[in-house]
Amino acid sequence: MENFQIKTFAEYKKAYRKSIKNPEAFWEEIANNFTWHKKWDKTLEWDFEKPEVKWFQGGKLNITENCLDRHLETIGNKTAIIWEPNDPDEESRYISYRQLFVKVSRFANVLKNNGIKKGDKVCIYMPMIPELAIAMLACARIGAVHSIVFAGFSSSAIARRINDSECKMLITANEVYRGSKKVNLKEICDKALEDTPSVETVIVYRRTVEPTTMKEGRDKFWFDELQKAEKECPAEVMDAEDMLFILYTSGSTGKPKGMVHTTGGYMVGTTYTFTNVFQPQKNDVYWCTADIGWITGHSYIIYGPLAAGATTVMFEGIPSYPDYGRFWEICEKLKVTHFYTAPTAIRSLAKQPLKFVEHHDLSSLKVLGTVGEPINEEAWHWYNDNIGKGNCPVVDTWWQTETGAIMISPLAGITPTRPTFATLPLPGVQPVLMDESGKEIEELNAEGRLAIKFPWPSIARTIYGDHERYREVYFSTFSNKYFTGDGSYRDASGNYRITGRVDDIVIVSGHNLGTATVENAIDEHESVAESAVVGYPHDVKGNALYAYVILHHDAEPSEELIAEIRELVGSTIGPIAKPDKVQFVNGLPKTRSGKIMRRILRKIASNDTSNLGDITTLLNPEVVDEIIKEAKIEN
Ligand code: 6R9
Repeated sequence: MENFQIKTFAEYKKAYRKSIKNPEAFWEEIANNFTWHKKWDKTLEWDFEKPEVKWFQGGKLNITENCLDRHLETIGNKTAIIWEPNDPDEESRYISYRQLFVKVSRFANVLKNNGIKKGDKVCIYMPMIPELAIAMLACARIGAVHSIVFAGFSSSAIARRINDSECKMLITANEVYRGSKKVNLKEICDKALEDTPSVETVIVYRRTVEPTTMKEGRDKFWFDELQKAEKECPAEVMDAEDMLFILYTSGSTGKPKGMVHTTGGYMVGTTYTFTNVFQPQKNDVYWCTADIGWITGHSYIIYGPLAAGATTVMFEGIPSYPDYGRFWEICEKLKVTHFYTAPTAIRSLAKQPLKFVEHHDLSSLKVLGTVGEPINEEAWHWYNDNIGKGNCPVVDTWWQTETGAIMISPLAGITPTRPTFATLPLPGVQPVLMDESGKEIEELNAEGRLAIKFPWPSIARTIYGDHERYREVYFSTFSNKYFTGDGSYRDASGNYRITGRVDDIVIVSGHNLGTATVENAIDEHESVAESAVVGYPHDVKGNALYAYVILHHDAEPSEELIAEIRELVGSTIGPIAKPDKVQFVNGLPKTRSGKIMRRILRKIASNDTSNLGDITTLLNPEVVDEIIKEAKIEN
């Protein structure tokens, strides 16, 4: 990958200029570094109005040949994955590129033996164990489409996702360790499977020795199936625009959006950005703490690092177990050189006594990264000073499930950093700021809505089964531009700072949650008539959820009811979506067209009621005072 690794600021500027002047030629040169069965006929075809984006059309490849086969000769014995278990007393696992190749090929045959073919959808609901990586790569090997669901989601969230893309198979584990807890994943799956007619087979990996209930004819153990499988599995030859995976992300209506990523462009985009943002060297140990159930794990634990031939760490546990020094203990133990995490994790660790950091030798670290939400100044400095000791560039990487790969970020050690700024766009990325009237803001020192005016290879191609929604959400706000949903400020040097979402998505501890999804869950409670959920600033989670709830006339407000509502959200979506605060109200401020004025509710939740704006146009201005009086705010 050295061929496209930028080495100086001047080289960055040159690459950037070239990528704007002639994007096709720029990306062709990069794509030429990969293994293709056949090169593409047409580099790019696009139309943001339709919308349609196609990269490397006619190109034939398999991404696993790029992540595995092509490394065998040169770095076959190099460690591809280091797995660090939840329990520090359990052995770490080191898996070389050759071993990973063998495991993936063999498991790919398990998929085939169970009737999975090219184009079939496979849901993966697994903990952070190497078998999760093996399962996803095995899907890619045979051209099956993986749809990974974060193993913290509830039964109904799994069922909804399985049904949306009609998955034929579910791959899971019996149990998962999470800190001092054990969670029975199979039980959660069984409940989901009551309502998922498309699933024919369930493969269960035994993470623990506990007995597991298995359904005759449907459920099979990973190891039993492996025994029956052949070792070799030639890679399915895929078209560059064939679907690689679906990954669900929250939308501002209740329904999650199945973002579709395709093979060629995604591979080129993730590998190029991994190589340039993190600047990995030959013997480095790179650790991204995300879960593979999110896009960060897909792109920067698995596909990008493996295609680039790096050593990537997978951690099963949580930052607080057995104590708050766990991340730093692992950095010391594995001699981690690159550490990539989320601001919410940094803020929660910064709250702990510094001794948890000081007990560990962090001298192996060279580069630090953050992703998922805006990083505040204090957290940035804590990270830079205490973890990086002022010696490690901090790359604040802005991107999205939809963009597939990092879009705006410093290149470690090469381009300048500025606290709280994602800084400059990567080559090939053309950000613009837009004003409310849809006009482009050309000035520096300006704030607006962040859009992108030219396609990049790893952009999601559609929302599974709902192309119209894809158009509407991303391409209808500004003509001929991709709208990110984020606000942004651009400084005098052209650095971008992401200011946060401008839509009804709230990022809680780095997880995107659609307020509508949470409202739908609350509304399922028999005592609830209506609800409105907003985010408010929280010093560890970034944002937390505040729910305003109207009860049916025959229901009595009580603490028990609050607990029930929180539980219901936990079981419908997952524990991360539980609102921190629930306030019972008699009415919600509404516009005359019946829209809930979330802006006002957000201000009340944030204890910022000095300037609520004009509320006289509301249908029911009187409820505002009432809500403020009873608001659950700390002083
Ligand atoms: C990769 C990922 C996307 C949303 C995005 C933005 C926020 C991500 C950020 C950031 C400020 C950063 N976001 N990185 N905000 N600075 N460095 O997180 O994807 O889960 O889809 O979230 O996250 O609001 O629009 P995803």
